[in-house]
Amino acid sequence: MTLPAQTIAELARHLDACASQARDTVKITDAHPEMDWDDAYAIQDHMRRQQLQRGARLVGYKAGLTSHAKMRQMGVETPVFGYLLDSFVVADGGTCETAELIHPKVEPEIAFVTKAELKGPGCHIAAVLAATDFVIPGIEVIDSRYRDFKFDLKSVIADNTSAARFVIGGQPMAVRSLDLRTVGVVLEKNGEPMAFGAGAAVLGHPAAAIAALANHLAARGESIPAGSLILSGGITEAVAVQAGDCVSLRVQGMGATGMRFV
Ligand code: OOG
Ligand code: MG
Repeated sequence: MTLPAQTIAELARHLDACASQARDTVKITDAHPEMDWDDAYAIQDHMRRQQLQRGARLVGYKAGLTSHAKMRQMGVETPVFGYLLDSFVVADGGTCETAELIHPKVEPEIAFVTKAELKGPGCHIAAVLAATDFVIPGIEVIDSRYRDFKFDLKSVIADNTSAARFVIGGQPMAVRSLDLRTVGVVLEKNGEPMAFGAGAAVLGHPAAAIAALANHLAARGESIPAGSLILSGGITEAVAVQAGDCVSLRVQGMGATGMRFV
């Protein structure tokens, strides 16, 4: 850690305010180039504590930048992890208020719901599959608080990895009946296919992203509780959306989910 506790708290409040007022900011490493990884997660943790104190409920976690398509799009090379609150949930087929967001983009993901605690270190794909209750299609709406989505890894970690909204829906499936590596996904905007991929785009197997999350949390004395919802990361590059757009995600053998931007 290089930043004083007071700076961590100020940056957390700043990013939280940008999110709730739908206003962008320059990346925080511009003013704090000495910031390290622990500082970045400390800012994210501080923001999470503040939001939980205000009455938000933690519903789960997310992994991000877990596919080459996403890493290429954002110019970075390591996965990042964030948290999901109840206020991020959009009902399946429901609406997302664009005015509450800065410059939303959507990503096709596989969501995992756990039935047992997952604890690192040493968490691996098999442990994740054993602890998974079901998987279900999910669309994440990311909305970086940084101007023009321009950031570095430390800045995006502090900003809860651009988390903003998500929708899940379709057919919940037991993992034993699927090969998540070869499951195909099609993301459509206004009825037009925009991006396609297969589960293996995410670290070879989407469950690997959940294992990486458990190992990341373990290093901070945390685990993934039973009943958590986890977004395993965008399978393709993210697609920009605006008010009036309808997006849907079809996942092979798992049905579809979608939302409308108003
Ligand atoms: C960071 C969040 C990336 C994913 O699924 O890769 C992410 C960003 O691209 O703004 O959620
Ligand atoms: Mg994502």
